[in-house]
Amino acid sequence: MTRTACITTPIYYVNDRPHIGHIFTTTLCDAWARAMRIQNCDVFFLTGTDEHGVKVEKSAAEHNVTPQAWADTNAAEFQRVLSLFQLTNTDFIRTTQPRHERQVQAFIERLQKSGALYKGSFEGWYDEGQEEYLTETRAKECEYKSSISGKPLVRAKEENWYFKLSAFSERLKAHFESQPNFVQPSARMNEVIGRLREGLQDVPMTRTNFTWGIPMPGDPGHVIYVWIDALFNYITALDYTDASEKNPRARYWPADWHVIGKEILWFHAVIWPAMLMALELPLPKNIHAHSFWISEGKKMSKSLGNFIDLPTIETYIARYGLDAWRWFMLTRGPIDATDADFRAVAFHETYTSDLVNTVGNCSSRVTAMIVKTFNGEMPADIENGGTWPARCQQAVTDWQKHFAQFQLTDAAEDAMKLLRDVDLFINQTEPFKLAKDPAQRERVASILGQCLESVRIALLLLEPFLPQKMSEFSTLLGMPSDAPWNVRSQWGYLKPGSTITKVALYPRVEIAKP
Ligand code: ME8
Repeated sequence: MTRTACITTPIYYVNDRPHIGHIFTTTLCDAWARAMRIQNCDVFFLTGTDEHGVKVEKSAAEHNVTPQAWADTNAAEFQRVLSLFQLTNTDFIRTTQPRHERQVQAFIERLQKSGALYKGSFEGWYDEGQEEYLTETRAKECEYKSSISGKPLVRAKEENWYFKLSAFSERLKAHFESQPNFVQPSARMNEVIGRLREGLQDVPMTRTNFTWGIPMPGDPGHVIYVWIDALFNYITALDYTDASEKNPRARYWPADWHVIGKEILWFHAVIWPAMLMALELPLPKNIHAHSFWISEGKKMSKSLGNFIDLPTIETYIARYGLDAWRWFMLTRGPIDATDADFRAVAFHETYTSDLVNTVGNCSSRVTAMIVKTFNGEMPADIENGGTWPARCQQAVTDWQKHFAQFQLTDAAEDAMKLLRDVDLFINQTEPFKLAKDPAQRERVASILGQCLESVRIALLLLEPFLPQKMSEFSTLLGMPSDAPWNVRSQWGYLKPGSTITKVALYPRVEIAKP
């Protein structure tokens, strides 16, 4: 049976326009989805938009349109961006879709029946921007100001429906102990465990101060809190109110990865798993909480003018190409526990050193020599490839392991190392010199054959990162991209006599004048 693989992005608020942060997270998921697809997995890659809540209600009012019209416009913009960046999501869920609303209500009714909900009144510190209550300890820690917006927290009191989060404390602890890699990077897992030790408060799961949301079943004066509504997207998209085999999407749950930014980890690592426990449904397998992009050394802000918004990104793509944009996101991005700085100079240097001087140069050097020396024919039978078959096999195995653990930067490095090794081998064996001596023809054929097959495998491993040029390369070698993974990833796929043309993948680009 084909192995399934499921990955999700956060669903993005429609009160904001798409920017580098959203595109970054979605690109990470896209690279993973592509890597699973080339390994012939049955992939479900989900993204979408979060359309309810006070923030959307307010920004719609500021623009003099209904919340639904505002959501429609901005959701369309998020969808446009997906195709602009050739991101390969399977589905796009919008929380105002009937399929979502209907199932959220059904899940909430189930929670009610399970005894996990109660009605009560609550007073506490509230971050209006984040729509989140903070415990006394945390409110004090951030000096009663929002850690995100800096605005003062407000004292708020509400009569609400509550989810008994506190009842799941022991089960959550046990889960984190038995699955220490549940949250990545480990620094983030430790934060969650630390916070769990401070004790859990029950979470309000309805609101009465606004109406733009899903009504609470049986209590229509209450609207389901936007975060509770939003978290369910991961399973409503899979029609998971029907978890039986009759539902063709049920096979994708539990998701392999929820990929999110670090600021929304608590919801994903604690509240969401606790709700799933209450519903007796399987928990997601892993959560990856990445850090933030900052820009030219500073936090991105509209007023500083250093915001990497869509028009800015488009100038990079026009100049360097989409592959270059993805490469910078995926290898220099804030994928781990530290923030990453977006600098124009770093972008340029990365493009030049990695794509022009390594990927481009190595592949054009090898193909050019074959064209020149052997008239564009794969010269040798490489069955005996010296140490290269084993090296390539190792790179493939490491790459698979790194993708499975969502270590995307390491997976890219597995391929880059192979290319650097090929370059080194060429410099040491000097086939361009040997080619002048007819007696060395066989030796040259064998060197170049080994190089080309190694480059082929390295470039296959780079496909999820650089889909445009890498698929071009495969086509040039006459390699069908739908061939099974265990054939494509193996040494010896290229046969003697195959036609080889010289490739020029990444042109040198002048740095933009500021
Ligand atoms: O939080 N660097 O949506 P949102 C990297 N609707 N990633 C960034 C970023 C930055 N500077 N800024 C944003 C929400 N992101 C909720 C989620 S999920 C059930 C509900 C990315 O539109 C990052 O993935 O504010 C972050 O978690 C997400 O955008 C927040 O998007």
